[in-house]
Amino acid sequence: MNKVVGTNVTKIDAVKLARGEPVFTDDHRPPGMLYAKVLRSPHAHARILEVDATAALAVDGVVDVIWHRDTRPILHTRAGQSYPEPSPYDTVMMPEKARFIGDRVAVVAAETLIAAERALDLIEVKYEVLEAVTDMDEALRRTDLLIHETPDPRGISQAGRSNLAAHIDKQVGDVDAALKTCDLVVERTYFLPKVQASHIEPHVSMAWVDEDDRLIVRTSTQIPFHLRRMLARILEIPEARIRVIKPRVGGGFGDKQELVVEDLVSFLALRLRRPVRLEFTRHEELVAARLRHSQRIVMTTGVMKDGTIVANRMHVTADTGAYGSHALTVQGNTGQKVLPMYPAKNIHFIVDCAYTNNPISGAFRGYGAPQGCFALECHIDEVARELGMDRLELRKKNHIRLGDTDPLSAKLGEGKEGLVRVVHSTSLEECIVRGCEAIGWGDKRPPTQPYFKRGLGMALAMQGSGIAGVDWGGATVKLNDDGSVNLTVGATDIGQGSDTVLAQLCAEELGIPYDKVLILSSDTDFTPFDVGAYASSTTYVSGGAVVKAARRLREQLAGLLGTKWECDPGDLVFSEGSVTEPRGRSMTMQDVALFALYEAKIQPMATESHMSNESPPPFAAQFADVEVDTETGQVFVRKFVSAVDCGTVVHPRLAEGQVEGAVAQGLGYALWEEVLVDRAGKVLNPHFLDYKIATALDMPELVTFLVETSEPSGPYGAKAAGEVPIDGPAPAIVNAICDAVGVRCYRIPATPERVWRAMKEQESS
Ligand code: SMO
Repeated sequence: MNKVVGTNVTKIDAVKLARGEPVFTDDHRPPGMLYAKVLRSPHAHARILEVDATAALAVDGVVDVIWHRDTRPILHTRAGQSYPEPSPYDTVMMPEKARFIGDRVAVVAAETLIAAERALDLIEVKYEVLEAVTDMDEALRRTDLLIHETPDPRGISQAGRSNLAAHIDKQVGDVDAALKTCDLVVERTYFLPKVQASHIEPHVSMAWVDEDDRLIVRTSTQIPFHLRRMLARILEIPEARIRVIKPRVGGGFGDKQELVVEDLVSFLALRLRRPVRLEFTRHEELVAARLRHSQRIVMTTGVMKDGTIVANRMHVTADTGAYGSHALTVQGNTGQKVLPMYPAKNIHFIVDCAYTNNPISGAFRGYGAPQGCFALECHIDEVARELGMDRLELRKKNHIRLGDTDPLSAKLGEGKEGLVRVVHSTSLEECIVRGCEAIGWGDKRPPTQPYFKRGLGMALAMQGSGIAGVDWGGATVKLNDDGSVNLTVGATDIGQGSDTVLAQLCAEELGIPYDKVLILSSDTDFTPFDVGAYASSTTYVSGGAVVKAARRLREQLAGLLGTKWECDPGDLVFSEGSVTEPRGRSMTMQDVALFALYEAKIQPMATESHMSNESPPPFAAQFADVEVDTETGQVFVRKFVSAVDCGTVVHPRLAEGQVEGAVAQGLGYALWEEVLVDRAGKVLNPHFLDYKIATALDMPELVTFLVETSEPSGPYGAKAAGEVPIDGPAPAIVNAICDAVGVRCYRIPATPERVWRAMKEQESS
């Protein structure tokens, strides 16, 4: 029986966070620290011919100004991925050519922030302005206008030949042939906006050179170990000279699965031998961090009269912006994580991802799946409508079930051939039943105003748990005198609570109270390797390493006590902070520790690694009850229900928190959020006044069920929870709008104007 796993223990950092203790990157500042600021290109496409920093350097307190002449053009990717990264090497620290409005032109280091900002205004730059291309279709057509002229050394993108950053064409069966045999073929086109993760703590890093001539980087990141490797490449120094420290992190959501500022503070710290800090403003977050890729998705689906889906094609055209990190893999996920929901015999998935002179896209919670899920789940409603079949019945008839395989995943790994995925755990059917009950499916409630209309919508979602065969992590467990253990992991708590969950798994396995686990994450000098916090991997992958390490520590102790007590070590029971043998003799963990350390004179400790060749999908069924003001097009979400299968729930409150947070971000995606970029490539709403994320006041009534399963390959049966619940809100809400007013928004966010126009068009047609 689980004693710690499955309980709402106090989140490990709750008290210090509530007390406002100095725990975040920016809460500690090394003495003598300089402030860095980036001068950004006002042009979407321009050669940087000359930078004159004379006037800037004359400003009191300005120490240095660097530009591309001061750096070496080492091609790399900033995507935080396992080596060799499946993203193109198309980026240098300081580019000779600006590729979007906001690209790096020069960097100032000064004694104060004000001096640094003043210096920015005084730097004179000579540009050769080039024609820009911000439309992804035009970018894909043009071969005379190349955003990247240098070929990608590893051939992942077509840099140097065209603006194709990534291309995928994978097919199971034969969709064209199958479509000819179908009773009905439905084709629709869906449009997804650029959105920003809007983590409350911005990108912030500081770096200094210590007394041993080592570079110390303190940074808000999801990927400390990838970062160390990338910095070594970019700075041309040995990895051993770099230490990356990750303090508490105030949200990442994929936007920190990337090197965004760390190279600049590191370069300046090495050059100036002074500590250097760089923090993004919110404006910079919205123009120069990363966006969720905008996409156009054409869905073509062939069905039989009885509702059997025979063929499904998804054609994605995407805009990666100026650089291609995550271009291949995010777009790959758009199909790979989504199309298997309805395992038709014929599936075709095509991606064309363009470089443009727009701001950079990258990883954002869901990693491509929110786009794909929006298209697919809206499309299922459209197919049902054309077929004259109930949309719930159509889903029930076709959705993936226990034991089903997912042939598409075999054709699509993360940049390499993947492994066939078989569903070994799912409660999707029960999620649907319980979700329907909670939302009142089939009995629409009346609108609250005479000019309102009310509707219900649903969406099914699946994701993964880490990247099969790629993601892995290590964990070390060490026993102390008092029976406590130090648990050190490279797994990266970014606010989601992974330290808490990993400590629970460790306590459970050792049979000790949760508060006897002292966890440290992540510091590249002191913790084992881990790929980092992304791809919904931490509980499932890193948790596997923690359980293995704790188990081996337990085996060491059992071996010692077995000899002492002359019994079979396998018969010892570790529970409630004690070890008991079959005849009833018992020792507290503290006494076991004292025995080991002072009599046996050994340090019980273990390090283990864990990788999984599977990526078991968590599932979700999500439901929206909305009202639409028919006079203004404004949408009000009254209630939102999520029923989620994340395997065994390690910490119910944290898992529910993941779901509710994802629903909030999904609500913004559905109704309000869009980074508006004009034809010239300029962001029109680079601040929270005009870029609206959901706040507490915007939240509808939330109902969340965790419908547990036990995943055979997961630690204590756990799967992932972090991303799957962000996939369903947008399609569920848009399907509900359609149910209410009879018109579909093919483009999100479903702003009042868009909903109103769609209603007017319907009236006039
Ligand atoms: S979007 Mo996440 O960091 O895989």
